Amino acid sequence: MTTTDPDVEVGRELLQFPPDFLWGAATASFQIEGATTVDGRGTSIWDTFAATPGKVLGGDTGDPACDHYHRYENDVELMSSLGLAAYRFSVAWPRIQPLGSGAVETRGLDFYDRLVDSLLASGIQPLVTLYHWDLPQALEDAGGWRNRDTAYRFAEYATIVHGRLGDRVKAWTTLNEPWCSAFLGYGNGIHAPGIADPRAALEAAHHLLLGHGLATAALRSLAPADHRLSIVLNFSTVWADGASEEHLTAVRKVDGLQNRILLDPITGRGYPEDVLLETAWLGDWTRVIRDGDLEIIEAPLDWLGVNYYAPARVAPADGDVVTPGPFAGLRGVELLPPRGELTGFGWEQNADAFTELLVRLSRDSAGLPLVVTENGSAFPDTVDGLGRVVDVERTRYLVDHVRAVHRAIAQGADVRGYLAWSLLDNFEWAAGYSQRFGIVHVDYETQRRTVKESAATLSRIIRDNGLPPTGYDI
Ligand code: IFM
Repeated sequence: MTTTDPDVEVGRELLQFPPDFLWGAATASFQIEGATTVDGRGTSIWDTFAATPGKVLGGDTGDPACDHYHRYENDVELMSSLGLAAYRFSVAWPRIQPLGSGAVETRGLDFYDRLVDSLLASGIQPLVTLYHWDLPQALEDAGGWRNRDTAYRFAEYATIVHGRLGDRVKAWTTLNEPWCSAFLGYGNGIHAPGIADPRAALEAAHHLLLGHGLATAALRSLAPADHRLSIVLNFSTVWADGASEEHLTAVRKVDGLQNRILLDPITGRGYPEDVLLETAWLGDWTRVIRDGDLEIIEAPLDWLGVNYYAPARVAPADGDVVTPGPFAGLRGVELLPPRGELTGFGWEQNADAFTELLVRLSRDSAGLPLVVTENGSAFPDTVDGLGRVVDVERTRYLVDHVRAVHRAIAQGADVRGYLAWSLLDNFEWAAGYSQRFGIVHVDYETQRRTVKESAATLSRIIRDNGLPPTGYDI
C-alpha cells in the first residue's frame, strides 16, 4: 500500500487478500447462452422440463436467456472492463454430443474454443465446468443419472472437451452441485428431469459421483501436470437453536444429507455411516455401489469449489415423520424458515455462516485448497432514469461475504479465490427469469447490459485486492 492510497489517507487500513488471490465471476451454459437450437445443439433435460407446462415460472425457457452464444465477445469485454481475473463458465454437453454419446458436434466445440481464446486474449483465466445440469435428453431417456452408464458417458464427454480446450484451459471442474442434480432433479422433482423419488435421488447421487471420479481419472491421465482438477459442491452451515442431544441430532442429519454425503466419498472417507443408516428405510439404494466405486470416486483432486448462499436452520421433530423438502430420506427434523434479513429470493443473509463453513471445510477436505466458485444474491433490480442500477442490497451482501472470506482466511482457512454469482442476470432454473443474481443487469427484451453498483464495488475490491473493514461505500 502506498502513502497516496486514499484509504490510508482517511485512515482506513484495507483487509488485504493474499497476493495471488483469484477474483472473478461465474455463469452456466443453460442459464445464459440461449441459442438452444443453433449449430447442431441437441436437446437437454432443461429444454424438455422448461417446455413442460407448470414446471418453470412464467413458462420461461432457455431462449433467449442472455444470448451469450452470440454476444460472448461483448461479454468478455465487459469482464475485462471490470478487471475480472477469472471467469467460470460451463460447457453444454448437448452442444458437444447432441445425443450424449457418439457423434461429436464440432460447431459446439468451436464456440467454446472461441470463448476461451477471447478470454485469454483479455488476460482472463478460464475455469471450465463440464456439467452444470444440462444433461442431453437422450441420456435421460435411458435413465439419466439413475443409470450407471451415464457416468461412463460423462467421462467420455469430459475427454472430448479436454481434448479440444486442454491446450489452453488449466482449471477444470467435473460437476457443479451434484447435490442439486440428484436431490432436486430426482428427489423432489423441482428441477429437471422432474422425478420425485427419494431413492432415485440417492442412486443418482452415487452415479454422479462415479461420473466425477471416472472423468477425473480420464482428465488426470491426459492433462499436463499443471492442470488443476476439481468438483464444485453447494454447502450450507446447519444451525439449530439449542445444543441438546435432539438438536445436535437434527443438525447432524441435515449436515449429513447436505454436506457430508458428497464431500466424504470425494475426500476418501466413503459414505458417512450415519447417512447410510438414516436412509436405509428407503430401501437398499446402496446396491448401486459396486466394488471399486469408492476408490474411483476418491480420485485425487487439486482444489474444491465451494458454492455458498445461506445457512440452513433446523429443529428436532417426531422421529418417524418424514421431513418434507429436498432431503431424500430425512425424518425427525423440522426445516425452519430463514431469519433476519432475506434476499429478494427469500434466502437468509448470513455472512458468519459463510466464515464458519469455510473454516470447517478447510479442516474437513483433506487439505484441498478452496475456491469460492459461487456466492451471490437475487434482488429485483431496475435500471433508473439515469441508466444506473443502484443495487444497494446486493452490494451489501457482496461486501459482507467477501469480508467473511477474509475472516475465514485469518482463521486459517485455505481459500484461494472468490467468484461472484453471477456475471449476468440469467435463467434461474424453476424460477425462470424472475430472480436477478447478476452483478450486471440484463434487459431480456433488448439484451442491453448495465453494470450494477455491485459490479463496480467488486471491481474496486479486485483493484485493491482488499476492502475496508467496515462500511459499504467502497
Ligand atoms: O443459479 C444457481 C446456479 O446455477 C447454481 N448455484 C446456485 C445459483 C443460484 O440459485
